[in-house]
Amino acid sequence: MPPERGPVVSATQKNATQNSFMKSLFFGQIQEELIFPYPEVPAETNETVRMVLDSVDRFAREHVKSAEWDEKGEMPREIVSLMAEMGMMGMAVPEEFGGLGLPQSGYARIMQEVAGIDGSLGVTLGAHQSIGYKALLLFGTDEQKKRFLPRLASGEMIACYCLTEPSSGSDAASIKTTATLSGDGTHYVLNGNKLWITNGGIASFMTVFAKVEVEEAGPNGDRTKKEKVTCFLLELPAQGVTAGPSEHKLGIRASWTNAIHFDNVRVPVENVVSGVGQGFKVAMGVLNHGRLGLAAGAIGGAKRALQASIEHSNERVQFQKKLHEFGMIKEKIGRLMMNIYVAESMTYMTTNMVDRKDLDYSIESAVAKVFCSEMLWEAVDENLQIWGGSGYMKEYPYERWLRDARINRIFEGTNEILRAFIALSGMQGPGQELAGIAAGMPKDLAEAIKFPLKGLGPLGELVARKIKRNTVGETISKAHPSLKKMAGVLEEHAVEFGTQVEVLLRRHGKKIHLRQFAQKRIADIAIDFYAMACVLSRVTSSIQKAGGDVTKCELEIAMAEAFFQRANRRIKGNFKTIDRNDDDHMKLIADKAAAAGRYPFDVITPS
Ligand code: MYA
Repeated sequence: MPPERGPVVSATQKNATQNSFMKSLFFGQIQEELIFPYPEVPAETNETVRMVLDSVDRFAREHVKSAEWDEKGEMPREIVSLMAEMGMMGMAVPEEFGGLGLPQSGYARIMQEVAGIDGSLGVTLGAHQSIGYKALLLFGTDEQKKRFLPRLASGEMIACYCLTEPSSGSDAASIKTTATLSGDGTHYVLNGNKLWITNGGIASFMTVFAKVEVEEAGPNGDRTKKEKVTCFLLELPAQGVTAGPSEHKLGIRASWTNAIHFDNVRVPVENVVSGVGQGFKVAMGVLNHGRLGLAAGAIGGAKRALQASIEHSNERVQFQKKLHEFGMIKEKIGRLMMNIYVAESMTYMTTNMVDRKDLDYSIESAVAKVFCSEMLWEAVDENLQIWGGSGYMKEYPYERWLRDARINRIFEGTNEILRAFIALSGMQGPGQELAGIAAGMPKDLAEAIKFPLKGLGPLGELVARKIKRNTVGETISKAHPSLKKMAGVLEEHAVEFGTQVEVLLRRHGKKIHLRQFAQKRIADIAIDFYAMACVLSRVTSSIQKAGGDVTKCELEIAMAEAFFQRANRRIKGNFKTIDRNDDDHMKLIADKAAAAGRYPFDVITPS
């Protein structure tokens, strides 16, 4: 049966999710006013960014020696000082604190350029301001900002973000570093180890996450002790802080990556950010923001790879033809260009959501990080392929670009953990709605179906029907009429998505947390959906700017149509495999491999 027209969302739920485009989508709803019209970079920002980009390009020509730095595994420390002199250490810091005062869209555009020049440079700059002092910028008090921001913006201080530990990577809440309040209550004492801290070796300002023991009222009024993640600002030098040597890495080899050890390090109580126990939310808030710098950086890297591919395929002759005349090369160049356009559309849509300051962009920024890092990987891989044997040689930069790009799928949240986050965070709202409906039922009935709702039995159906009755009809009205078909695809998918989310929640209840095969499908649909929605909005704006003359937008329309076709096929495939899939086989195979501890077959018989 085709999906019912109109989103599965009640009026109350619409209120609860109206500040997030993606959270609404999990109810089957499209809040088009949040993505139309496609945002423009304000003229003032445009002007500042242009000026910075000019000096970045000059700086790159004069000072950046990527091959040499990569070989040595380090860049000269003066490079950071030079970037500081150019005013690049405080791009998003308000002017009153000595920064450029750029909005997130301007910051991202510059990060795009820098990372496109050199991955290590991008990461060094990004670790300083995308995450290093972001907790201070987003959640710090005025007093804290006055104390630190001017020195951070000028580059007098270099920042790093200390969250990861030897036994705590994706599971960020499980950190073991402790902070204990001193007897006189004036400072905390930090003890513990942090791992793989970008800029750790050159930092003079650390944002450190540690656990503080706090007393809380228990359910029976009794006092219980709990360890709560807390965020601290630490100024160096400080006694008891040691940084290990810079790690040898596959890529971004010229950036600093160090272990940090805290041995009875004193941090004044006034350096706690957002209050004791608020650290996990601070850490997540910083990463939500920071992930857009990474997404933009990935666009820069991919544009450079595409450029190299175009140049080579325009020059290299095989079988008496230029490479670009071959269909298989055309498909690669076409796909890379289309994917960069999509990545750009979603990243700058999301930076605008950040700049608006009234929206929840947590899912959108995770989507952009996943999409852009995978898009970059595909771009550097295909570029190396187009360069063939030369691509594999150290004499050329392309193998380095591949090595540099790989980390983006791992740091700032692995793409696996972010897919889980996208799916589970998105499903939280519909899950609460289902639970709420159950709560409003007669007691005996509610008792019987206490959330998690199990199975697809009659009670689950009853809940589903109740939600359906509350639906409000809605379609995309703001897309350009010539793109009606694409808008229709989104409308249909939105309804189907809301329905499938509900089905999964009814089927698994809270156990959806354990269903990673399902989470991946849901996340992949969400990623493709957001990508399509952003592209639809951007192409609509381009057509409108061209006075409705679609012929002037031929290229953008072609990229949009091609992406819609591909994403549509993927989404349909993901919907289909929610019910009919090979998950059980995959689980069995993986479980057997885990039990055997090895690949258990061989074509030769054992002696
Ligand atoms: S930095 C370290 C990277 N590490 C991570 O990203 C850690 C990944 N882990 C997580 O994100 C979390 O632990 C997950 C939470 C998601 C797994 N926004 O019970 P929970 C809320 C807002 O689900 P967990 C690095 O790599 C949630 O709603 N809120 O928690 C440096 C709940 O709230 P409530 C969020 O099971 C690299 C509560 O928290 C978010 O532990 C250097 C608890 O949630 C969120 N996102 O799982 C990079 N998540 O209780 C350099 C959770 O109210 C820069 N919550 O319901 C590079 C610059 C670019 C250069 C580019 C070059 C090309």
